[in-house]
Amino acid sequence: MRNQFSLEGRVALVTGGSYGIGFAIASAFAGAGATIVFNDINREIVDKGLEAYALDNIKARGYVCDVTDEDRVKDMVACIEREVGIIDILVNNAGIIRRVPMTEMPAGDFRNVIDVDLVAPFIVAKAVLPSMIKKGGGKIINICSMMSELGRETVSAYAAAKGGLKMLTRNIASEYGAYNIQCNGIGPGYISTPQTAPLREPGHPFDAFIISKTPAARWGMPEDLQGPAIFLASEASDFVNGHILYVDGGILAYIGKQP
Ligand code: NAP
Ligand code: GCO
Repeated sequence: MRNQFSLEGRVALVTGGSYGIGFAIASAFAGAGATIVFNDINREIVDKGLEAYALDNIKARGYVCDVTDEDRVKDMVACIEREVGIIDILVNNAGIIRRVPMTEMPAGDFRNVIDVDLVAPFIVAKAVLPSMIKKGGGKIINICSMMSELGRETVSAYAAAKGGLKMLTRNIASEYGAYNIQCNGIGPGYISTPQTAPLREPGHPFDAFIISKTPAARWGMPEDLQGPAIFLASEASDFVNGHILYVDGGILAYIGKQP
C-alpha cells in the first residue's frame, strides 16, 4: 500500500516557524519528505530558526515577513514560488496572545491580537490559494486553540480570534473544496512552548489547574502535534475538510475531576 502520509515533492510554508509549535510541525513535514519554507517577523528570529533546522539537518528556507502585512505576504509568496515552487501546504501557525482582563484592554491591543491570529491567516491563505487552484489542489491547516471552543478570564481577544479562525477554516473549506483544496484546523490543548511559559512558572496555579483538566494529566509537547499535522497535510486526509482536529489530551471531553 502506498504511503498516504508521505509529503515527498510537496512545498510547505509554516508561518512563525522558527520555534515552538511551528518548528515542530515543519520538522515533521521535513521528515515526511516536504521542502520547508517558513517566515518570522524579523531577521534575528529567522536566522535562529535556520540554525535550529540546520542542527536537525533540515534545509529550510526562511523569510522575514510580518504576516499582518498583506503586501509583504504577497511578495513573500511570489518569492517562494520563484525560488522554491508552488506552496502545496500552508500552516497558519504564527500567533500572539495578550492575557489582560477585558475591562483593562485597550481596543488597539484587542485589534492587534485579531490582526495576527485571524486577519493574518486570511491574508496568507488568500495569497496561496490562486496557485493551489491552478495546480489542482492544496492543503491549508489553521492552528486554532481550546479557545476556539472555550473562554476563560483575560483572553477575550485571543478567544475571539481563535473562534473566528475556526469559522474561517470552515469557510475556506466550503469555498474552495471544489478545487481539491482541503482546509482544516488543529486545536492544540495546553502545549509547553514560550507562549505558555508564564503559565508554567513554578508554583503558578494554572500549571496544576491544567493538569487537573487534562485526562492525559500532562502538558502537551509540540511533538504531540506532529502526527496530526502530517495527517492533515497528506493525501490521507483528502476527504477531510472543514474539520478542527483537537489535540488536547482529552480536555474538551472532560468535565473535570470531582473535588
Ligand atoms: P509562540 O511560541 O509564541 O510562537 C509563535 C510564533 O509566531 C513565533 O515565532 C512568533 O515570532 C511568530 N509570530 C508572531 N507574530 C507574528 C507576525 N506578525 N508575523 C510573523 N510571525 C509572527 O507560540 P506557540 O505556542 O508555538 O503557538 C503557535 C501557534 O499555536 C499560535 O497560533 C498559538 O496561538 C497556537 N496555540 C498555542 C498553544 C500552546 O499551548 N502553546 C495552544 C493552542 C494554540 P516572535 O518570536 O517574533 O513573536
Ligand atoms: C491561555 C493559553 C491558551 C493556549 C492555547 C490553548 O492563556 O489560556 O495561552 O490560550 O495558548 O490556546 O489551546
